[in-house]
Amino acid sequence: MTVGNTAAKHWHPIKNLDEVIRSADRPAIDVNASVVEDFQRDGVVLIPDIFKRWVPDLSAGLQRNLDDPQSFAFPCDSVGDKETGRFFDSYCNWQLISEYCDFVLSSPAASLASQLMRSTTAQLFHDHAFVKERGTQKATPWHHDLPYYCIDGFQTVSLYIALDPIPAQTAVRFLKGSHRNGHLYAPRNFASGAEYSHNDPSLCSAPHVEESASDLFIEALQPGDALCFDFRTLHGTTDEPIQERRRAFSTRWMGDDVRYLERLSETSPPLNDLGLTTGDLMRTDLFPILWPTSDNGGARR
Ligand SMILES: O=C(O)CCC(=O)C(=O)O
Repeated sequence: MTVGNTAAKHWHPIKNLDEVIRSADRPAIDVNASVVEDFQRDGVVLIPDIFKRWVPDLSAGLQRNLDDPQSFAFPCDSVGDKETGRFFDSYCNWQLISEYCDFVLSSPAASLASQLMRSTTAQLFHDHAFVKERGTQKATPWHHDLPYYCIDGFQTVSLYIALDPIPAQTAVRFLKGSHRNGHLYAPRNFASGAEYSHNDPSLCSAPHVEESASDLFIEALQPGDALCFDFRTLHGTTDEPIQERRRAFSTRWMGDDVRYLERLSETSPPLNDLGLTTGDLMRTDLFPILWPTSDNGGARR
């Protein structure tokens, strides 16, 4: 198996994106103020059950991605031939996989994201699916997501939806409050654990967070539960073997204060040809604003 990112299908936008977006409305949901408070304080929150009805469809979409990785955008395997199991991920596929498209256009994800970020808008950055097969011992290295991305800002959230029951021992864990510690950590390769090579003085090395750390957020997940976390919150896993297949589907959202940032290092997704300069708003033809939805004001900014 080839380890690493084997981008096959070039990522491209739907031609009639505006029309597609206007064809669906996203429901508003009311997120409890204490949940928003917890998210803002800890940089992570678990919302049980919220996307349960989407689990069968998202699972079907992900299966096509797994069956034929090269037909989709940015498939990546992080477990080599000499290791056990499989750790697969693939991203930027919502325009290629109809079930993902339905989810971003018709689920309450956009409404949830805007409330957690305390942002008037929720702009979709991309989707990201993860699969660890039974027997996988590969740890997800401790990292946070913002420095992988060609953006900067504080109003961000990933909505990571469990598609299988995930016991606490093998679930992604988080260092509470780390989104506000002021550090930016160099991205790390999931296969080797090595840092991306870079000459960016603003990046330092991510710490390995000990199991005994007192401020860890560790929760078992059921299908349809959403782990919601800030792009700056440190997270990772142990190398505890995966007992049953563990799949998750994530969408990454940007709020009002997010802007394009030309990074000094490689980015993931490798979106190097957006035609933007640092400080620009992210292009809405590639990264649609899905909140507000068209029945309550439509995309604006
Ligand atoms: O599922 C995993 O182990 C990794 C998830 C992750 O790193 C992310 O969603 O940013």
